[in-house]
Amino acid sequence: MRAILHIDMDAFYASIEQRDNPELKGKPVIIGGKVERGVVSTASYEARKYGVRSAMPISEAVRLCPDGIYIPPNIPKYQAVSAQIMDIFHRYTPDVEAISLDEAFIDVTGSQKLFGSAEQIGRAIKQSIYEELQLTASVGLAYNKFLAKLASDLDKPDGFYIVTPDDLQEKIWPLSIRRMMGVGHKTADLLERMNIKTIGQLAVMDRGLLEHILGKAGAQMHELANGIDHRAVESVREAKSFGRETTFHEDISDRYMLETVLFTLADDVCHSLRTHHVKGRTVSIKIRYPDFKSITRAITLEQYTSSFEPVYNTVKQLMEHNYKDGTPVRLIGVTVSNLKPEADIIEQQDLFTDKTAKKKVETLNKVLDNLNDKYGGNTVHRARKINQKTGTFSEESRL
Ligand code: TTP
Ligand code: MG
Repeated sequence: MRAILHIDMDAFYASIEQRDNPELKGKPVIIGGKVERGVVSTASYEARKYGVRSAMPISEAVRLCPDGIYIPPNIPKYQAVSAQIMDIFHRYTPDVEAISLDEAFIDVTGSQKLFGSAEQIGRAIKQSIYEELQLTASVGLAYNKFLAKLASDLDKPDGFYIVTPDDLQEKIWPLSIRRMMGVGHKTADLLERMNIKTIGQLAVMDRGLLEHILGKAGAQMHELANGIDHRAVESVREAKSFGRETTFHEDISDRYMLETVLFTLADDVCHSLRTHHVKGRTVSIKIRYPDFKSITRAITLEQYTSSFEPVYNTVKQLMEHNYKDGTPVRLIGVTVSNLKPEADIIEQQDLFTDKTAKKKVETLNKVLDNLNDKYGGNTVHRARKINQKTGTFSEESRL
């Protein structure tokens, strides 16, 4: 039987802000605004008592909780904390599948010989997060992903919840079908009209009938409700690519503006590659035009990299060959694929590469990542990004 942990941080963005500013401790803190254009990203548990929830308009949150403390999100800071959490998970196994910044599945089946039972590992992870990062996480432990995810939510915040095959019926079957992964409002409404409100009611329903009504998804839901889920934890080792894209509010038809956006996207992608200790060989750009037609163009490099400079140079090259000046663009993106873990890459003995220069770039990238992780994203940026803030774009600095 497999042992899978699902770990989800409690009120993630809000808890980080409370940790970093003691005045916010115990108070209703609402993170949202600017970046998300007027919706709540998350709220501290104190604010949730007033009914404030993620994705709610800020105006509604203010109405419910006028004395709340409203803070705009600082995403680079949360990304840095996320990397620290993922590092803690990786102490026990490489089988970590990050679902979002604050959430991951960890397959600890094979780690038990070395580190103790799955429960002990789960508790040790919680403790490390608390001691090293002064944050709380909720942990679910079960024999598959579906149940582990449900479990982590059942004892929040600061929770630890175990589901074994023997207590599936007692613990999971009374829950609403709305808590099931992949059951949207429409499906839930439909099922409730048929008087199927709990996971248990779904589990004992005739599978053929469910399949008839909801198709293949119905059959899958029936399996999940019966505690059957064979999906593997897919670690970054199996990740195919890292990409970032941006959709513009208004189409952009200026090459320099587009390249400036690509500059930031490439920087983010490289940062992710390094955080996950992988390198890639294929760099691609995606351009979507106002009529929603998209093109993707790629170049495969000689060597694996996670450094900004070769990735961005390739992006620029792709733009030169595939973008006609003045053409309006609706969306633009950068992806690095063809990945390999850093540890598996044997440095090629190439007499023609300048090893010292390469080392310098790698060292610089590491220093930038460390500083940004430590002081939160905006500390050090290359010249082009700094000037982007003031609205004037300058040439990028040489590395
Ligand atoms: P969640 O794990 O869904 O929420 P949470 O960690 O704030 O609270 P809890 O898990 O204790 O219920 O999401 C993690 C972070 O993702 C959250 O802190 C903010 C961000 N987020 C948004 O920006 N918008 C959203 O709609 C949601 C749900 C989350
Ligand atoms: Mg969370």
